Amino acid sequence: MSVAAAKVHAVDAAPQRVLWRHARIASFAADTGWGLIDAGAILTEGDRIAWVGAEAELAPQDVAAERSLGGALVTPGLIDAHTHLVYGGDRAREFEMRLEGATYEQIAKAGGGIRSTVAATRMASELELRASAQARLDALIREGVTTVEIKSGYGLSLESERRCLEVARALRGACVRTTYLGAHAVPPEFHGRPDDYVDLVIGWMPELRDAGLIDAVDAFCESIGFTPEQTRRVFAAARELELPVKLHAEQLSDQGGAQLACEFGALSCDHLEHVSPAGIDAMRRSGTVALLLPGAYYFLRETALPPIAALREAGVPIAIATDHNPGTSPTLSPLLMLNMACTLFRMTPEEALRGLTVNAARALGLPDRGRLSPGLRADFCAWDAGHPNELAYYFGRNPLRERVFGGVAS
Ligand code: DI6
Ligand code: FE
Repeated sequence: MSVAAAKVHAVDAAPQRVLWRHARIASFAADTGWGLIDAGAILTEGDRIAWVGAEAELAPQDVAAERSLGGALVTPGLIDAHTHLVYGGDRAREFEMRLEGATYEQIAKAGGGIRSTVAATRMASELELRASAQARLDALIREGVTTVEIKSGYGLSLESERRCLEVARALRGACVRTTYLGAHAVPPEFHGRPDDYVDLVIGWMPELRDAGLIDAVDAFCESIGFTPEQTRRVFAAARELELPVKLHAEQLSDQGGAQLACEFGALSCDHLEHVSPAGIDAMRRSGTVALLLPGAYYFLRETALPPIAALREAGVPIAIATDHNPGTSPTLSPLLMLNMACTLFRMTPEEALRGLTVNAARALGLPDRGRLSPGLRADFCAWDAGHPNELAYYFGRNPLRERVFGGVAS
């Protein structure tokens, strides 16, 4: 390369400064409140936020571009911190069976449920898995998602789990974090031998970690999943490899999973409809996020509510997510989850939106996002709304005007 070309390249590589003007900003910068800024602006430098505040307070800037957000409401990009986006097939027929009277547990015990999706996932080609997962991610992106967590758990063999994690990592348009959920169900070839299967789940972990495919390790600790003892073995292996853990805990019954997960400093305990006071206390002590999934609660017609008041009182941070999966939460609408968190769980709109931004980032161990503050990632959404409470108020309506991902409108 000639010297001149190298120089041009160096100039091109300098992070571009862009001033995003004419916004009403809900920054979530402080620990309470929306952090509303009227007549606000955001200065971005490459993929980072350089400054946020009232436009009148910003000294004249030398910027590459100025963009008007047209008076839109701006929030941090949404973070969907619990999904199972990569799988084959669907479970619409099971939905019908449940309407005819079968329960989720009965269907699972009869070999349906997760196992039927495992069969469809193993049969699907990589191309099919990638195309269907990308279409699902695109739907999340259209509602403002900028970071998504995606679990494996429908492969349940080394090859198939690896393929699902690789497919997740190759998806485009949002930051993807991948979670290894080998301990999601016992595959048919290990029927009656769950401990032998757990040995394999543990055995595959170093290879998948070394391939850079695991950000965290999860398990389904439940009467139709894995026992606390089996979960403990999976978590001990994760700790050996310095991988953070999270848990599908107390979704259908109280297994003491939350306490167990917190012994391992879990990032989050997810679902929690049946969590006990001892579980809540363990979460408080370990600073673990309660990740609530109103879509699964709704779709399974659960009647036990997660104990919101007790979580609040204990000061446990609450996040919400879609839990997109074909069996218990086939939604692709994070905005609908905001509404359901309020209508079904009686969370406030502020708590709900904080749960899809600040606390969702915390549930993923990502301190560089979830708020609009200098130094954090320039991921934000401009909405056709006057106040952030409208995002939780409407349902079945998508007011997203513009999404900025890593400083780039997309
Ligand atoms: N809990 C859930 O809600 C999903 N996985 C889990 O452990 C359900 C997965 C499925 O039914 O396919
Ligand atoms: Fe889940």
